[in-house]
Amino acid sequence: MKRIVTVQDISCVGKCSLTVALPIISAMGVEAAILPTAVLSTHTAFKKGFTLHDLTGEISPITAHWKSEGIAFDAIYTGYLASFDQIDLVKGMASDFPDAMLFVDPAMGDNGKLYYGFDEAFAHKMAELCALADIIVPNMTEASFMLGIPYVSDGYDESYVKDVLLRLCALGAKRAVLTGVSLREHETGAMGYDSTTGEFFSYYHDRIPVSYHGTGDVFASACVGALMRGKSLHESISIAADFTYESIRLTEAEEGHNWYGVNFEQAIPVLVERIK
Ligand code: PXL
Repeated sequence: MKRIVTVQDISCVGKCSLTVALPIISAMGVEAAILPTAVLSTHTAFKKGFTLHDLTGEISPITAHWKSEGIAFDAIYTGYLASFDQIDLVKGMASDFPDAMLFVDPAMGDNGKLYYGFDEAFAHKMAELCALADIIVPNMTEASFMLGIPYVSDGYDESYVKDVLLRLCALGAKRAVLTGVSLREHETGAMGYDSTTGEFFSYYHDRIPVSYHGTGDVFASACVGALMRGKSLHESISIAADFTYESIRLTEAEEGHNWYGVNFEQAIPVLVERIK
């Protein structure tokens, strides 16, 4: 069985980061080791009064112990990271575990805005981690901030997306996938570029005109899980996009649903069927 170590926070309530990655990766038949970077009462979109206990000081002792035990990983999957120090420590992990595929979700923002607490300098720091990655999966907002280009919400064409992908790989990432790409009003999806082969690929599905928290984490977790199950990156983005779509659809179908996460749990049977 393949083993992923995923490095991100635990937001106790508000489905995202580790509370999303763990169940999804496990359901896909892949071991999910974790390196929690912080414990928060809720994710930061709750804005008022959330608690945060930083675990940066634990990162080096934990990885040193793993190394002394000869523990290896097939992939390092990073999500929300909260500080420059955490990014530096994860960069160090990539050299400590050089055989692991480095899969980076630069979870920092959405809809043209960075999440609470982040600024442009942080986005540039995150670009340093992306530069080392085998695969990165930013959304259009995160890509724009990392590249220092204006965020364009719609009205762009495929050549614009290709240009953004080329620029992302020029940072150093081997393969880049842009999520939340909409070339037509009723469609959304992901487009990728593999700089090792020069190949572009994409996958689109119906667009549900809503925006939920944690969908990037759902997509990234399913994508890295599918890769570990031997799917190509192109297949993995289609599996992850369909799973994310289904999670949103099921959330919308629930009367009185909340705004702070999606019902990905109810879509897990669909996901498991896809990776058989
Ligand atoms: O879904 C990304 C995410 C993860 N973790 C925390 C967050 C967010 C987005 O706001 O606040 C703590």
